[in-house]
Amino acid sequence: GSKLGYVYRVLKLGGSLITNKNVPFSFNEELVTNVVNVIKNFKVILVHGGGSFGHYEASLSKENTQTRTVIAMQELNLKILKIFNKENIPVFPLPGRYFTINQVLEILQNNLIPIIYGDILPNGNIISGDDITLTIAKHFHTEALFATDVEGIIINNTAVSLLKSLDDFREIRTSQFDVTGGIREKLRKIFQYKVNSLIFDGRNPTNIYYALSGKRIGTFVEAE
Ligand code: IP8
Repeated sequence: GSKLGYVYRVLKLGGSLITNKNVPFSFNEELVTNVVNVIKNFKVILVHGGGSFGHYEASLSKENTQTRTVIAMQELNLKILKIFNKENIPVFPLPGRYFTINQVLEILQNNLIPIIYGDILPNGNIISGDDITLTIAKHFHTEALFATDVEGIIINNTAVSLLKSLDDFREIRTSQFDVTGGIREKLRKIFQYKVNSLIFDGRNPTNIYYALSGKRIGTFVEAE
């Protein structure tokens, strides 16, 4: 809930969902278009990760990492903004380096959907979209919805429907290298922030609809 009079859902589109993680700068335009058409029926605060844009640039140890990473993330964000605009849905970008709850509220008060994204700071530190998502969910007293490219948290080759602690942590499979630590780090943060979260497969847009509708699909992480 919020003072704005609406119940907002906080949804993060994982970078490995909206890009092809194996191919630098590859954007899943069709998937994002389908997701946007689901999102438009809800009051959503949207966050997205870096995928093969931001993570690719940040993981290379060349010069000008900050500049290249900012460019990559702004390019990815721009592609997403353009899809919303094409569908006539008013949005407003918020780079992670400028993220505050007040900025999010200002965007919402103007009837725009905030599109916030993982970012890099002048000192080279990475701001993960996961932290942003959990901070917003905590503020709005709502669940953090993480749309990923996996079914959920995989333990012993099965997606578990409920996770209540980090006890099985060693068993958790991480699918890819990621400068912000992938699924393990995501889980550690969920328990640190104590925000109930849903980690689910966003490759099927119907799952995005289910998650936004409050249905428990994928893995529900009970962290409160
Ligand atoms: O994919 C990281 O955001 P994340 C963004 O949400 C960069 O962890 C710049 C790699």
